[in-house]
Amino acid sequence: MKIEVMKNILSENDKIAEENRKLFNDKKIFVINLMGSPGSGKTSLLELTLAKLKDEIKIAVIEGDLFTAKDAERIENHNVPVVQINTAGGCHLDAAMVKRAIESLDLDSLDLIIVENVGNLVCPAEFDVGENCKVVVLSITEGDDKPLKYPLIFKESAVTILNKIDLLKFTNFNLNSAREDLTTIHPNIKIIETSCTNSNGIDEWCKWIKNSL
Ligand SMILES: Nc1nc2c(ncn2[C@@H]2O[C@H](COP(=O)(O)OP(=O)(O)OP(=O)(O)O)[C@@H](O)[C@H]2O)c(=O)[nH]1
Ligand SMILES: [Mg+2]
Repeated sequence: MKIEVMKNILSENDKIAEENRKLFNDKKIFVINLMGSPGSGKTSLLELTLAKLKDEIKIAVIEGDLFTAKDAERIENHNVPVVQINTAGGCHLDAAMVKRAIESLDLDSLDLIIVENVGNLVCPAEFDVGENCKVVVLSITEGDDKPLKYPLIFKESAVTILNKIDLLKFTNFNLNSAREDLTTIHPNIKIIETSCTNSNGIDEWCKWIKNSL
């Protein structure tokens, strides 16, 4: 019985996600669903991305959080359109929430929308919001066992950002085994090592975005 309910929720979500995707396609907007654990560095990565690309590419951001507009306020400082979605305790964004959020964006003026999902390594991977691709941020402080323990999000993502590389020497994170596990889960996954404190890897990430548009 429980399985049936979940199935229905997902198929209703998929229908709205397809509508969103069609609209994004019609408007020629590339959409990234940015996921990862709380504190992995999603908003920090977004801030550096905006600083580097916003003069070249017309970007808007949708911020997903349980409560508060703290992340949206950080994004607003970069003078790009931003919409905050508060899920009031919900652990992921769904397609209907994104559909409502885009009503307040001028879609004709955009090339790229980045959706920062709720901090969570599980649920966001199960809900298509109509994006072109998913990207997951894994902070190396979370441990190198996370890809094998939470495989779906890495399987679904075109890119894994291995963030906080500046902290590598203070952790027991094994880069080789994490890369090996990621490639086992998703053979074509692109892995980019970044540090949002010293901007290492940000050029590579921005280049990947530009090549994807
Ligand atoms: N040392 C270091 N700290 C980082 C890096 N990236 C982010 N941080 C710090 O990590 C903390 C969390 O960063 P956020 O960007 O807010 O993380 P988030 O994934 O957006 O968090 P939620 O939205 O709450 O899920 C902040 O204190 C950042 O300054 C990094 O590359 N290196
Ligand atoms: Mg954030």
